[in-house]
Amino acid sequence: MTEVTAPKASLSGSEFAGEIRSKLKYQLGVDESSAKASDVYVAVASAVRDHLSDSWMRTRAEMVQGNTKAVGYLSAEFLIGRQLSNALLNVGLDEQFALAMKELGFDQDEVIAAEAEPGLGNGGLGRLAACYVDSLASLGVPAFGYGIRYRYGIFRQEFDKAGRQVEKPDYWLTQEEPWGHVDYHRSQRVGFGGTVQEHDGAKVWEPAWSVRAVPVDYPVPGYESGRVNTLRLWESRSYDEFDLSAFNDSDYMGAVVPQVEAENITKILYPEDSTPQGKRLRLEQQYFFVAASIHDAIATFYPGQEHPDLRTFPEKICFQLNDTHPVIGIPELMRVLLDEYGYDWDTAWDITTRTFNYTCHTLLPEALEVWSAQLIGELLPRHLQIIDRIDAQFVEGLENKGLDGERIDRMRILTRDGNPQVRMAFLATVGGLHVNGVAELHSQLLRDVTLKDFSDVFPERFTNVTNGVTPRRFVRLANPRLSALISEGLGTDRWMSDLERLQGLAPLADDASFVERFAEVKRANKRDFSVFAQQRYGFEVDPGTMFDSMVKRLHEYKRQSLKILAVIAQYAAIKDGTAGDMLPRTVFFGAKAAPGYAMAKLTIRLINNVARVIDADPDVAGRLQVRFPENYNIELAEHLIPATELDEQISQAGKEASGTGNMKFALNGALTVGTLDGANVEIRERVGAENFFLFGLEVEDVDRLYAEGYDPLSYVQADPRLRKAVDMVAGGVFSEGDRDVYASLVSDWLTKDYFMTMADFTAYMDIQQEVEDAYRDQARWNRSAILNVANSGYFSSDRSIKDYLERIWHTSPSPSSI
Ligand code: 26Q
Repeated sequence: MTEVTAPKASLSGSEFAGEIRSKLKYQLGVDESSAKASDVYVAVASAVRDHLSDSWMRTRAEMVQGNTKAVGYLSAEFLIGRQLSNALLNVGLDEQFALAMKELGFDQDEVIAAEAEPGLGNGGLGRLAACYVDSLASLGVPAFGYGIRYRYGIFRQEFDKAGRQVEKPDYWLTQEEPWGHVDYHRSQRVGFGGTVQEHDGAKVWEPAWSVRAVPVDYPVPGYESGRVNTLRLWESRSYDEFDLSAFNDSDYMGAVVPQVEAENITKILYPEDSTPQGKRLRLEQQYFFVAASIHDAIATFYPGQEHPDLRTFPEKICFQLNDTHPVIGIPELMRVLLDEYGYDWDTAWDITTRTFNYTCHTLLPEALEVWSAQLIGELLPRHLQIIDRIDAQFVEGLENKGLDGERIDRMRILTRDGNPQVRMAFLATVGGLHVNGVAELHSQLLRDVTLKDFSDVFPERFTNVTNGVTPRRFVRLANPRLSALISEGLGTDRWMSDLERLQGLAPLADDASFVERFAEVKRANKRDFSVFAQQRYGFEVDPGTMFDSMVKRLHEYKRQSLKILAVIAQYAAIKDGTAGDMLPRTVFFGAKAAPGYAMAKLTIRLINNVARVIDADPDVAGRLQVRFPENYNIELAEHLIPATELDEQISQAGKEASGTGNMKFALNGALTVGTLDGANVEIRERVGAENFFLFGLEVEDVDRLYAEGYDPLSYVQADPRLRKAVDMVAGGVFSEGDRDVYASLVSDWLTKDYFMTMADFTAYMDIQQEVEDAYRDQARWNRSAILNVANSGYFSSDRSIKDYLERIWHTSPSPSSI
């Protein structure tokens, strides 16, 4: 018997069908009989939005009138994915939708698929922000997500005939977009450039130009919480719609230049997810959305007040800085308090430092953002002055603590050499209350290595919040079969808002009939994926093989090379007859490379060509396939993860801050093959070492090898399988005999191999043998898979948000009024 939980919307399927009908007729002006899936999608989404309206308005009013401190999640990226099915589920209209589609004679899946996916993020960090706003709303925490409404999201990836990545613009706004609500009344002016003047001792920034920030509000409905929070994404517009004098001089094109320039700010998402380039437009984006958001928060919490008492600001809202991208908000809030509201420095500093907290998402030194002081000075002259003073005050404090000069120089926010730089991670650490990493190991390494000097001086600031993912989207919606089985096994569907309840499945791992049903769910998901892959990409996938997936951004530290070299070694073994009765597998890759990242792009080309060569080789038939669907995105993740049996998390130890794909796979009953890196460590601890395939060097081994002088060639020479695989790549087996194509990749492997792929190869091959043995014992495998599901409840983003509330934000859900 399934327990009944919160009330679902009290609407029948027919009533909902009626609403959709009238949307089609009066809003879209299309006849029901000729409506396309995309029309029906817009009609359904609009009807759902109407249902959200009351709660949305009430949630906003409660946020301003209530006494609960709100959270402002500042993030340059929100990779939200399609909205419709999530909104239907969260407001309890999913069943009505199914009935209404039946009544109206439309295919539900087609309607859901008609929505364009907003790709407003690069990967993990952006998707995490989307999971967090979902959990904040589901838990009833008053919160805003603040970000940018890019006109072009992450590029659409295609592969050319040679297997190379080709980037196509992602214009996701070609059709009506029913979710975003433009609120012109909340527009903000954001200035750039110019000079700082002194009037009666007060500093006044006179920007040279300014743009209008217009908010586009997206509803974030909580799961059965009755709350609808707001994701406020800013769009840049021009104030000078049209330059009349230029127009009168018949310079028609010239007349729109200011408009074009202003609109450029939010035109495109930067597709790099590491090694920031220090580009002017990127800094403009960062300042643009942060300045608009801070002013918006003041306007929201002190409505209509000309002289608000902003000493209470930290009790109204706290801002979470999602990596360093919004850190310019610290000097911006200082500027607002000092120059716009006339507070003295110490008061302003006290308010500011109690308002911000910083989450770091990396360990790679090259990924830490640094801006040239010259650029900041040109674009934001007043902010540079403020940063300079923050740095001076900070250094004075360190001197007073008796720290030596060398250490102080290492810690400076603003370097004092010939080409001064602003280190944003340091500014964030100094200008806020808390700093957190995103998994236990990562937070420890932040304290011990990346931000060690700061952790020595301010140990109380450092904490950890392990990442999490929303079970609504990544279990309930992506994997309805497993969800139904879980609900049946537990006798409740309350696990969707209390994921630790999955623990209750653990005893069922020893129940033969439950195990068989679990296995059937996976088989059915694999069959579904094969159909989807055929329709979408036109390729064959044999659902009788083991599904082995590695999906994530392409980066050397993540080591897609390790996986493809192992595939090549297997292929070679098949060819020379030493493969024995190897387990038939399909290896899936999904990965985008930053457009300027040559090594990553070459790896993509190699994977595609390995897939092509293997496919064309009759000797391999039925034993090994490589499939690389293009344009890995949220939609593909939602299809592939539920069908996957083995998940690859094989980054070099100490490089992946957390990973969140690893959590999604474990929750969907895949086993992980992985290194002791990021959240893998915690996943393994929870699911049990015997249900996780661990291999490879650990952080200490990596450090030791670097210190000893790492020599990749010695590993290549030591393992004939590796030597053979590298030889095949170098010899042109995957480039039609052309030895030049992969020369730079091969040369890197043999001479540098910074992420120690060669050193981990043998261990990786060995663990894959263990994987095969385990898989052959399907009863054992499925038991392990069930235990992965049962013990991964900790990785819900609801738990992460509760940790943030307790350790960092020091606030709580607001009392419910419904
Ligand atoms: C910065 C400046 C200029 C241009 C681009 C950027 C930029 C954009 C995106 C830098 C980094 C990112 C994204 C980083 C990211 O996704 N990091 C991942 O965050 C996840 C969530 O915490 C972790 O699970 C991953 O381990 C981490 O790699």
